[in-house]
Amino acid sequence: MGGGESKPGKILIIVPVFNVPHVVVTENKWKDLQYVKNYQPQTKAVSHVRVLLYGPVGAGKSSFISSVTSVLRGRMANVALVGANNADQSITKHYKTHKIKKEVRGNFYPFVFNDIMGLEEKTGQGVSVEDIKLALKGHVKDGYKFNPVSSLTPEDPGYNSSPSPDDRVHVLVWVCSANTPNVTPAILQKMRDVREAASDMNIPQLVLVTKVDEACAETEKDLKNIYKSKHLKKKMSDISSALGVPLNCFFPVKNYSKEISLNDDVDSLILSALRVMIDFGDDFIETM
Ligand SMILES: Nc1nc2c(ncn2[C@@H]2O[C@H](COP(=O)(O)OP(=O)(O)O)[C@@H](O)[C@H]2O)c(=O)[nH]1
Ligand SMILES: [Mg+2]
Repeated sequence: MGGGESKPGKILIIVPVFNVPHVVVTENKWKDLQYVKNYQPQTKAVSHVRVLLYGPVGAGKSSFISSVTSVLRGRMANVALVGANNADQSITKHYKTHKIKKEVRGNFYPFVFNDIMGLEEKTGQGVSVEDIKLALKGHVKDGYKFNPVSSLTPEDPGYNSSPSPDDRVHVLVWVCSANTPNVTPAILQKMRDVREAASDMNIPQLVLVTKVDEACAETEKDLKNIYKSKHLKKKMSDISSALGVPLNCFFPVKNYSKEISLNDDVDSLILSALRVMIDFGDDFIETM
């Protein structure tokens, strides 16, 4: 589900996730898990695929990284990076690379995540479009603290003047919550600016729609109902037309938030999204 076979031949066929029957989803969980666990970049030019998660505070970016960690470990991971509430903006102001440890000591998966808060309505809040462009090109050093009122400049110690292929962003993931109202024109403009910049750099993009459990009463009752939810379909097509990202690049997920154990339905959605992120990133690396 989500991504068809992309290798060999490098033809990637994306199937809209909500058209796929549930039984296929569960079967594919194990295939997707194996695939991401065995993944290695096709070229030696990089040691990892860098995924940039971009979206408003509270959209579920940190929760997605924690959820991926949990699914790969096969048990709930420490969710310390998740904000206690939506007003907690402190955690994502730093540009930090999140790596996930493999079972073998000292080894990490060859995909890493950065998350950037953005899409805040007022100027002086969220990361500026200029800084996001710099991050896409690899100019932002790990640990740099974004300053919402002034962009990073080459004179700043946080500026990486000669980014390696590893420092660049290989896939941009828009993170939107399924239970929030439509975006305002100001935010939409910012989204389009970032989207245009990423497209100019040929960086592949996809949309992660989080909190599908909170999207409507049916999905709250049973996650399998996401394939039937009219509300979710409408939400996705609204974002799709606003942003100009085709619907077949949309991945609905439910992050682990309150659970104490893993669940196949939740894992399947997370893994299919992760698999496509990796494939898109890998394809981009080849063209770099
Ligand atoms: N029900 C539900 N809650 C979620 C989901 N994803 C995130 N949350 C909750 O939303 C809040 C904000 O999430 P967080 O990951 O910190 O958002 P970030 O600011 O984008 O990093 C936290 O309380 C999470 O537990 C989801 O898919 N479903
Ligand atoms: Mg966060």
